[in-house]
Amino acid sequence: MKIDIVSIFPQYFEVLDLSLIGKARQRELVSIDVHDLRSWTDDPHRSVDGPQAGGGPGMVMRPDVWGRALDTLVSSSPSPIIVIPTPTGRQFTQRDAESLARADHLIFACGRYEGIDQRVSEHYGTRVKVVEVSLGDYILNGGEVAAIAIIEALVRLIPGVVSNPESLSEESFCDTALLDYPAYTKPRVWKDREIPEVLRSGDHARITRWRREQQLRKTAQRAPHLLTGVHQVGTPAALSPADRDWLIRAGYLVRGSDIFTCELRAATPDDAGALHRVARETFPDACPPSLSTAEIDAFITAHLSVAAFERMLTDVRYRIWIASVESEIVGYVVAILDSRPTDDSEARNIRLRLAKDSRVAEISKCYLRAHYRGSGLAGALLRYSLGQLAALPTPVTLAWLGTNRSNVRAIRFYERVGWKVRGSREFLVGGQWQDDVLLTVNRLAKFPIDVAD
Ligand code: JEE
Repeated sequence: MKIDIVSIFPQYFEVLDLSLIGKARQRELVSIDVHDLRSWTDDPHRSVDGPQAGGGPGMVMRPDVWGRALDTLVSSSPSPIIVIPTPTGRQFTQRDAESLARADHLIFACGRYEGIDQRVSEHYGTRVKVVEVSLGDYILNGGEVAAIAIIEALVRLIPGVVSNPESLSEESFCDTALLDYPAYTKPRVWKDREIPEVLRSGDHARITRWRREQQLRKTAQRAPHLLTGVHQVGTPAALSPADRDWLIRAGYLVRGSDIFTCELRAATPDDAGALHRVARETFPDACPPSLSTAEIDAFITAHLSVAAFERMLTDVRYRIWIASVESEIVGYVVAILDSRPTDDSEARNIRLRLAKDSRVAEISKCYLRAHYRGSGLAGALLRYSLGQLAALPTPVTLAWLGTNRSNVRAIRFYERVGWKVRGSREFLVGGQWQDDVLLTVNRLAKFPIDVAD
């Protein structure tokens, strides 16, 4: 690659003799030529600037001088790219570095004063590729420092410049699109601060998971746009179900290109009204098509009214956990402790074998507003609820639930999050006997209850 740099301060670029870039130049992986803009002036004062047309503070760089410089450099190769650092440019990203690293010839035009006459960018833009970039939202005195930063970012991406290709591919932005995990080295204790225990454990699976979680947390806090961009980049490191689950427990819900605060918690009696509203909205989705609206309404009035939720919330046999997004309840799980499937006025023909010795809970409801489906929130809420059941003084070891055979979406969901279809029953909804499938999940202790700091 060939890089030409034009500036009235060529000495700025002496740093490009050092370190990685200096070595890359010695090894001829890149050639860098720095030019003094004043060598293209034609007056005794070697002047490069003039007053702002239309008035205003400061001076502007003359297009005629820049034109002579750029005509010369542009004509020296078949397809140059002109890079103009400017406070009004598009913000330079790793994506731009990757793209510029593939170019054969780059020309950096470094302005000073109030910048370069706008016609320069416009004119060359009709002949070659011109990119106006900014480093970030702060004001520098000229384009030199920006050019050095951009050159450093792109030269290290040129094949052969960085010896260990692993340190490139494992990098932030490159393939994970997440911020880096924190790094530590000896001594083990420094100013009373220990290297985190997990990093000294030798348990590589745990270390990998911990680092990933650190990345997720830091990215959610500092650069949420990178989290929501994970999909747009189309890299292999998209958010896994485990990532979404962890993020939700840490309080961040990623849905499409949006990120929201969220919370999983036990419901309180104050939540009865909101729970009823979510139930009224979501219950019809779980009903078989043969049920009429009137029959569904009758069920909601009988079992999912505000009063019904108030009763459940004060009944020790019931546990309700909720998912909220931006402080609004959007989903809930109802568990009934020690409830086993039995023949009664609402259920018959039960085919399910449950181990006698396990403490059992029935998940009687797991509903999420349609808007949030696919975000991982229902799975996270259900796993959280199972973890809470396993953390009771007398831990629940096995959970079961029944759902209508026609509710394929729900059955697929439960299977995806670790449940197995184990039996069947008939269930009375709105005066009609419906076919339910019965699913179970065991070893509830495997579900974590808290996110470690
Ligand atoms: C190129 C000249 C200095 C200062 C006036 C400022 C008024 C230009 N991220 C980045 N910040 N700054 C630059 C950058 C600065 C440059 C030049 C790049 C050439 N300067 C200069 C002040 C002003 N404006 C914004 O508010 C309106 C203009 C940069 C990059 N890349």
